[in-house]
Formats: sequence, C-alpha cells, structure tokens
Amino acid sequence: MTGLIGQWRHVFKLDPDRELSDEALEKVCTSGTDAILVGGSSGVTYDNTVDLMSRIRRFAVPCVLEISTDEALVPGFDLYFIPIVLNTDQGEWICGRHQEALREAGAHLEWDRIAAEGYVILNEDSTAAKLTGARAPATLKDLTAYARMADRLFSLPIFYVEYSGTFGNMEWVRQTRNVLQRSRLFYGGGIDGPDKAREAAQAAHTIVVGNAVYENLSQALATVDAVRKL
Ligand code: 1GP
Repeated sequence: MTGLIGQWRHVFKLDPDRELSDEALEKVCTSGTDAILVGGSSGVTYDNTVDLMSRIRRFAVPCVLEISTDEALVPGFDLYFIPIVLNTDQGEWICGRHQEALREAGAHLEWDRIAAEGYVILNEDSTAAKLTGARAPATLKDLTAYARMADRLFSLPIFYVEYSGTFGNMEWVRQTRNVLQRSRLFYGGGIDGPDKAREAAQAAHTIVVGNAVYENLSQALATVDAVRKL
C-alpha cells in the first residue's frame, strides 16, 4: 500500500478542525487528486477526525491520516503518516511522542500501512513551526543536509518540505529533490491556484494543497488539472 505513494503527484490536505460543506468535500474528493491527507496542527480530536474520515470514505479516493496527536489515532484510514520534525531541537517532536505512542500501540500496528515523513518546516511563523520549535534552515546546504539525513541515514519514504501558509523557494525545492535517491519529496505551502501548483509540481515529486480548499475552492480544484497536464 505504501508503494502507492511513489505515484502521487497531487494531494489535498484537509483539517478536521475546519468547516467544509458536503458539496465542497465532494468536489475535493472527486477532483482527480491522488489522495486526501487528513491533518492539522491544532484542534485535532478523535471526534472531528472520525467525522471527517467517514465523510471522505463515501468516495473512492485514498484517505491518509497524518498523525499529529495520539488522541486522534482513528482506525480505518488507508494509510497513516507519522511526521518526524528534523529541524527542531525539541526531542518530543523527533522521537519522544512517537516512542510513547508505540509503547502503547506498537505491537498491534499494521506496519505496511504506516509511513514516516521527515519534515523540515521553513516558515517560522506557521503554527507547526511555533508548536514544534522548528528553526528554518538558513541556506540550501542546510536544507539538503536534512534531505540526505531523511533519505540516506534514516531511509524515510517521505521528505516533506513544509512552508505552510507561504509559497516557498522553488529553486531550493528542486535542488533538494535532486539529492534524494529513495525518499519522495512532498512540498506544501501557499499553493493557491494552478500557476503555483505547476511551479511547485515541477520542483517537487508531490505537492500538497491545504489552505486554498478553504479560501478559494475553485482555484484549489484547478491545481489538480494543472499538475495532470505537466
Ligand atoms: C500544510 O503543507 C500543507 O501542512 C499545505 O500548506 O495550507 O499553505 O496549502 P497550505
């Protein structure tokens, strides 16, 4: 199942803590995107995660939970992504919380449905950066060092370049993708329509569109086609 990730070019990220009408959700799920990623940095609970999952489940699109809190570890998703923040010195976000969760649930997990994501958060003003104490890499060399760490040292299936809320430096993204041998580069942040989607998809393996779904749905939906036509 995790092998599928290698084919993905476009993903929508939906936040269980934000409102989305049934009509909007249907458009997102039937848009032709490769998967729906469910996750958020704040306000994610078991109840709002179950609720969103069951609404997405009415459609055939693969549905993935990005686990941000073990309180919201809801069964029934196709895949589970576990973020590991590489650019923080707060150990709880690297392996502390993960170890605690595995102490309780580790013996019962379906490991072929689980993939770790090595995150580097570049927008220090984002909720995710503030929460995890992430410090943005100052240079491309710093960023590619994290990429090699994810790819070679830890063999992580996903290296996630996270600019959440702001559009990043695509030249950095492209050069970072080029150092990866096994990890898939996911790029997320500030993709608000087809032009940025195209630019980001030329730099990254997989692009993630989040906020635009809530801010401007038609522009968000247009990102799918923009990537397909590349
Ligand atoms: C957030 O990378 C995703 O985790 C998407 O970012 O919300 O800025 O699209 P945006």
